[in-house]
Parts: sequence; C-alpha cells; structure tokens
Amino acid sequence: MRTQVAIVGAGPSGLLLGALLHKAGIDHVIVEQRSPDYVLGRIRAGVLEQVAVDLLDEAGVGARLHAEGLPHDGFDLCFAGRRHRIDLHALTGRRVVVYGQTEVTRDLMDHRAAVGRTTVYDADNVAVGGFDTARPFVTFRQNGVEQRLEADFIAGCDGFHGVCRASVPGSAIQTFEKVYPFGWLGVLADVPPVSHELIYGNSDRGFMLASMRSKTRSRYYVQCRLDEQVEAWSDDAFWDELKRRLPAADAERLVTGPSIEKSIAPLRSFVTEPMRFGRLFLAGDAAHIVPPTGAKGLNLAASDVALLARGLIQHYGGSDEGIDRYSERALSRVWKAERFSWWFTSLMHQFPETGGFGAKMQLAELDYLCGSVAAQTVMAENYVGLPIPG
Ligand code: RFL
Ligand code: PHB
Repeated sequence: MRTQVAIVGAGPSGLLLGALLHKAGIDHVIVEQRSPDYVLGRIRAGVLEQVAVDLLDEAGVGARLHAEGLPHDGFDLCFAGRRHRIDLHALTGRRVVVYGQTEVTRDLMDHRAAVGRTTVYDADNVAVGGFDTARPFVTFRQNGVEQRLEADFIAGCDGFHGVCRASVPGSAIQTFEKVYPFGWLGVLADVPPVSHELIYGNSDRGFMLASMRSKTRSRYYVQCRLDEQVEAWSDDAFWDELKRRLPAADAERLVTGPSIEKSIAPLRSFVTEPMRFGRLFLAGDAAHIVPPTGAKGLNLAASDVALLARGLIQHYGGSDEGIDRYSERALSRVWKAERFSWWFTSLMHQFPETGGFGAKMQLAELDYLCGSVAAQTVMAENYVGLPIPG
C-alpha cells in the first residue's frame, strides 16, 4: 500500500487531521490499533475552545456540534465558602462549547465513512520506520496478514502510550514531565447537571469539578489518591464525597443516579521536544499531556493538527516552510497551555506536602483573582484558548 500521509491513531488528532487533509485532496490512511467501539467508549474531554470549534467547522463536521453543543459564557470558582463567576464572554468576547469528545469523535468517524476514506481498525503490531529517510513506512497485521504502508510522511497521532514517540531514538528527543501526587475520579451519569455552568471547586477535602455533556447528562470529578481503586468507590460513596465538596446550596440540589462510567485518571504534565523527527510528526497526546484542570488536551490536539495540515498542504503546494516550522509553532502554543493547566491545577487541588502555607497561598491567590479584573482576564483569555501561531 502507498499513500501520501500515513496517520497512526484514530483518536481526535488522527481523525481531524484526516478530515483536514481530505478537504485539501491529500491522500492518507489512518491505522488504529483498537476497534471503533473501543475508541468511542473512552469518556474524556468535554470543553471545546472556539479555535477547536472553528477547525471542526473548517473540516465540515460542525453541524451537530452547533445544534447540540452547549455554549458557555462563564464558569464558577468555589473556595472557602465563596463563589465567584469568571465571565469568559465579558472578559474576552469569546466563549467555549460543552460537547463531549465522544461526540466529536463520532462526527469525525461518520464524516470519514461518508467521504469513503480508509481507516484500518484493529491493526496489530503497528510499527513505524524509515522516517529519517525519504521512504517512511508503517507496518501492521490486519486479520492475521502482514501489511506495509509506504508514505511521504507519518503523523504520530497515537496518544501518550503510542508507538510513534517510542520509536524515536532517545538521543533525538527531550522530554519534560511533572507527575502530580493525585488523580481524578470521574463519574458520568444521566442526571441533570447541578448548575447550568461548570463549577471548579477547591475544598478542604480536595478538588471537585461539576461538568456536563448535555442538559440531561452530568460529568463530575473529585480529586482522589493515586493508590485508590475505582472498584472501591460505590456510586453512593462518590455522590456523598461530591456533596461534601460542593457548595451547600448545590449539594442540596444535586440529583444523583446510577453511574454510566466511573474511572480514575492520573494527572500529568508532559512535553516532547521537538515534535518533528525527519518525516515523522507527533501531534496531540503523543507529544504532550496536560492535567485536565484547564480542559486543554483535546484543544491542543486540534491546534497541532491544524498546523500540521497547513504545513502538509503547503508542502504539496511547493513550500516546506510550514512543516519546517511545525514543531516550533506547535510548541509555543503547547507550552502556554501547559503553563495554564499547571497553574490552574496548582491553584485548585489539595497538595498535602505543601501544608498550611500552601493552602494559604492558594486562598490568597483566589481572593486576589476575585478582586482583580486583570487577573480574571488572564485566566479567561487562557481558558477560551490562545490563537494558533503563524
Ligand atoms: P488519543 O485520544 O489518546 O487517541 C490516540 C489513538 O491512537 C491509538 N493508538 C494506536 N493506534 C495504532 N497503533 C498504535 N501503536 C497505537 N497506540 C495508540 C489509540 O487507540 C487512540 O485511538 O489522543 P489524541 O487523538 O491526541 O487526543 C487527545 C485527547 O484524547 C486528550 O488530550 C483529551 O481527552 C484530554 N482531556 C481533555 N481535553 C480537553 O481539551 N478538554 C477537556 O475537558 C478534557 N478533559 C481529558 C479530560 C482527558 C481525561 N483523561 C481520562 C486522560 C478529562 C479526562 C478525565
Ligand atoms: C469534562 O467535562 O470532562 C471536563 C470539563 C472541564 C475540565 C475537564 C474535564 O477542565
């Protein structure tokens, strides 16, 4: 098999890159190690920046998002019995849209099926090679048969645990990492959200987030220890803990019900430099991870692939400027989102090792934030998403 761009991974990065390349008439194949149902079963992001919404529109998959997504003009910060609304729209003129990653993925998959582009699902033993030469390739086993896909370029969209980053020689790559000493226990349930906007809470029992997927489906998170087992958390135990961390009025209003999904996610900041190795480009979680507090992961994946698609389109039009500057441009946005996610995580969680002084610093910063339009503008500008460089 031969194509122009071999894309490894059919998560949001790989599928959106595929849609943008399709629109430009660039031939490509996506190779995914899991099944479509498995990919759709991952409950992850919920908040889209305007930049990501615009890209989904550009790719021609924005219709359902506009019909069903929930535009949010602000969110609440709760701490020490106080509540403060960050008015994103008043502060920046922009807003975010609550629309689940599952739905984004489904829309991209449906579009791909409709335009007849190839995705190889359930590919075993996926490997990449030759990217330091003019003839990169992807090999895999499909229905027991060995396959070799030759391409001009490989896009490594295979997430944090993928094979692409792992195939780069250690001497060519630098990584930067911070692992947080806690995780998020998340529950998805078909109950109406406790509030019409998101609530981020710093409580003395730990962080909590009240989010949603629709007017009838809620997504809640509580900070938990890393050694906790999800099986040990009954639904009742989760709802009790959430109520203890919610502001009293919300706790009273909270509608509970059986969970549809329950999982624990560790929190990590991670960046790979550079994001290009010869004819291999990394994008999305394959290149970087943010803690979910800033809701940036999926949005960064979208801005990476926008830059990559632009570079590849320019390449086939005769200029290598875009692919040559891909890594530098992507990283300049990545590091700013890393900074914001790290800052928001540090502000809102309990860090046992920083003791009473650390807790006081958080409260002082939250108090300052609530009293300063300048500080709120900085926060809002980052939350709604910074522009794509270049
Ligand atoms: P993905 O989604 O991990 O997809 C990678 C795909 O590659 C496949 N794969 C392979 N395929 C072939 N060969 C191999 N060797 C392969 N290895 C892996 C995988 O099966 C998979 O299908 O990465 P991608 O596309 O870069 O997308 C990134 C996003 O999924 C991620 O950043 C977000 O989910 C992060 N995130 C959030 N982002 C936001 O923008 N807003 C949010 O509100 C938000 N909330 C979250 C989140 C992530 C969370 N968790 C669980 C990590 C909340 C949570 C709890
Ligand atoms: C979610 O709805 O899953 C979500 C929302 C906001 C975040 C993180 C996750 O910051």
